[in-house]
Amino acid sequence: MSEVVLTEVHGKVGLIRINRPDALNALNNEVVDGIGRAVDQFEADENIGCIVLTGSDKAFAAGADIGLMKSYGYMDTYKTDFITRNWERIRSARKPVIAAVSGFALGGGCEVAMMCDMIYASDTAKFGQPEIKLGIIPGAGGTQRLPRAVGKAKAMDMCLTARMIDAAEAERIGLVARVFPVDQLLDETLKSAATIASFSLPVVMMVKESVNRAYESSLNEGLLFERRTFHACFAIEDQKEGMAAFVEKRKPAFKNR
Ligand code: DAK
Repeated sequence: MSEVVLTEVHGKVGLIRINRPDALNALNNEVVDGIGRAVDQFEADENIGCIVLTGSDKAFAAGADIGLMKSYGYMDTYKTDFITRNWERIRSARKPVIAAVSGFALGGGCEVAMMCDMIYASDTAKFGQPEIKLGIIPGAGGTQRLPRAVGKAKAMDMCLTARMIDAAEAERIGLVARVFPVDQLLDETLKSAATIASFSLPVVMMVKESVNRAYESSLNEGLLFERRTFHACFAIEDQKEGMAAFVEKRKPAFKNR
């Protein structure tokens, strides 16, 4: 694993930390490939039930690496499939991924946070899509995921003015699920991730898949997907165990099958 991306295992939670402090965790290929490899590793590990992606107190990630991009031409971005090639790995993860954001989450940093299943933020977090100041548009999902998360008015405001929003506003508009004091963010996120990882992994993955389906389909199609998945739960051993444990007033012992 490269040094710009560190991994740790906390019980059943896999932690991925972006570690490029000199550049406020700006995302270059080494960082993005490192995140991808870490996601691969935790997805393949049967012991892991939830993944947390974080940065430092100062920056989750201040965006794609501007020094790297400044000399790119159209053909460089098109032929190498810039961004898409390696940035989409988080999105395709089947286990839940929580972004724990402190400090700057700007441009590609905000977009990577939004690729995760939910964002927990510290009270010092700052979110923004300032690409317009550099003569580009948000290109890793900012113009698409942001309006779905916060609605058109706030998304337009953020993308067109490059204004940064703080954690309180981000929580108010629905970009962020929860806000914690900066010194508690990681502990609280790991705690929440551990709760998720304590449940039946196939059911956790089904919940994630079903909620995500709400963004990809009509209400009727989404409800049908949910109903079929719900029915499938009754073929899972962990459903028998979960309900038996409730009736017998004991803790369930899920076996992930
Ligand atoms: N890239 C490279 N280096 C960065 C950086 C970035 N995005 N952000 C910060 N740094 C570096 C600074 O250059 C500085 O390095 P040294 O000068 O010390 O060597 C160091 O980090 C500390 O930064 P500052 O000295 O500027 O620190 P401040 O606290 O004064 O300011 C700041 C913090 C976050 C407000 C400021 O650094 C800043 O404005 N950074 C740039 C933020 C930004 O514009 N982010 C968006 C980048 S564009 C695409 C898809 C997606 C994207 C592009 C293409 N395709 C599909 C084609 C995504 C684009 C972006 O994310």
